[in-house]
Amino acid sequence: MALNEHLQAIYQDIVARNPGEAEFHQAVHEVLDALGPVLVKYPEFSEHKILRRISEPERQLIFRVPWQNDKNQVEINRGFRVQFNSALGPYKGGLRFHPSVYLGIVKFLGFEQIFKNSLTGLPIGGAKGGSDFDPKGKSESEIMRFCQSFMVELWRIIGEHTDVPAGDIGVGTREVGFLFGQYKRLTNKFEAGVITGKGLYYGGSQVRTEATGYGCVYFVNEMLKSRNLDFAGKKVTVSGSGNVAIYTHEKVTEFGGKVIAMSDSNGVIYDEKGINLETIKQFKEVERRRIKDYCDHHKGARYTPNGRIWDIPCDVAFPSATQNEITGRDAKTLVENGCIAVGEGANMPTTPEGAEIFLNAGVLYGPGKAANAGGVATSALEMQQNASRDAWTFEETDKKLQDIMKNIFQACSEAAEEFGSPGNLVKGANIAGFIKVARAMISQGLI
Ligand code: NDP
Ligand code: 2IT
Repeated sequence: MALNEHLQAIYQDIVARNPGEAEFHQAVHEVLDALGPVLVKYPEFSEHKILRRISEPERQLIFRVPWQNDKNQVEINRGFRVQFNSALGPYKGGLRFHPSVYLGIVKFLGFEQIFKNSLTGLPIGGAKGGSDFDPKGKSESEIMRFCQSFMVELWRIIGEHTDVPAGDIGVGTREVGFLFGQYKRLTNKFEAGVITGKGLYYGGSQVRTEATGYGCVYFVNEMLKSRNLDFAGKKVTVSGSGNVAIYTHEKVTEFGGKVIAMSDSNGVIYDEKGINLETIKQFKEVERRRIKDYCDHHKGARYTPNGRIWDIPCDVAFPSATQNEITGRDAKTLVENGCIAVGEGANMPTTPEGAEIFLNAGVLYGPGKAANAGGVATSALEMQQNASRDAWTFEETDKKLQDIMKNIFQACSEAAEEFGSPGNLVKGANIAGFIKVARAMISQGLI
């Protein structure tokens, strides 16, 4: 995947201007790699320097988050919000709380979000934020105090028409509730549309909790249908055991597939008879326990500490934990073991080497910015409901999500075909997502 001379020069410039941000460089490289034929068809994109403009965030905030732990000791974390692009709508994207968070991760996620949000067809720009705060082992009051302190800085730059955060790794309905409560207190406004992923009883949307996992399965189902295949009887592995992984499991099972392995950052559980979802939900959503305890309740299951989930033979793989979790070696193993489809629930979970192996082997490969767009799409549906003070039923909202995922699959397939890479949904997603944003940027003048 070598860039042409023009794109290589742009890439080198971006790397030089953003030193030490490997994940951001990787995300930019993948988008640039798709755009060669697009710049030939639309020379105005180069004239307006759209690539250099789009890879420079519109605004970035880095702030101190001081808080006190349960022993009354002072703790300091770093908070981030990168408002990347507002060509299509208010900045939109989640918050990640994980010790690995630094500017390079927030920028890769924010950059991906621009194109993902464009693909949803809904009016949302791209952003991301978070903190190097580690929620593991923290009490609920520590989490609350941290969220409140985080919002004491963040509230100045967000708003329902400005920037609308949501969850990501380490941020779910509980954290969104604490963040929203503090925003309300600071602004003296019940501005429901300022954040999404809220609880159902105060402005949240049906299906938002399920949306990323369900949407990813709907997307993979479209890929399978394009080859007259379906989930019935398929062996499936899902990495992670958080929000995205859980609802991927739920929908795969409903579609007749069997999830035989899941994981967390400590290890992998495997059961050829299928992983019991109720136990996972109880452990992860209620008791906040580690996955290794699963085998105490299910004797047929096996736990492997530090195991490699991609070594387990499967028909369909759903990487749903974190970036770069599928290496070239993992992709090779998956292909050799007969994997026919990969749906990226996580953001950028496959390394460039891995992606090339999937594409060359003809694996049905759904890249994150298309396959996991159901989460943010349903966030945009939550914003619509908040704006009209309305609440739709589960069925109505789920039907909209299904239609959105079908449309994304269609748009990616058509763009891949039109620009000379039929079946390559990585190129298709980047091209289809990019063109709309580029046009909107040109229409709005030099800003
Ligand atoms: P959760 O915090 O609910 O779950 C994350 C899961 O991934 C946990 O099982 C966690 O294990 C594992 N994990 C996280 N970081 C690592 C790591 N560095 N190494 C190994 N395992 C890790 O997050 P989500 O389910 O919300 O997010 C999962 C992925 O999906 C992320 O890439 C996120 O960006 C993406 N995504 C999420 C959306 C959403 O709506 N929530 C929307 C679109 C994409 P452990 O508990 O051990 O840390
Ligand atoms: O990566 C993502 O798309 C998300 N974490 C969801 C963002 C959102 O605003 O719902």
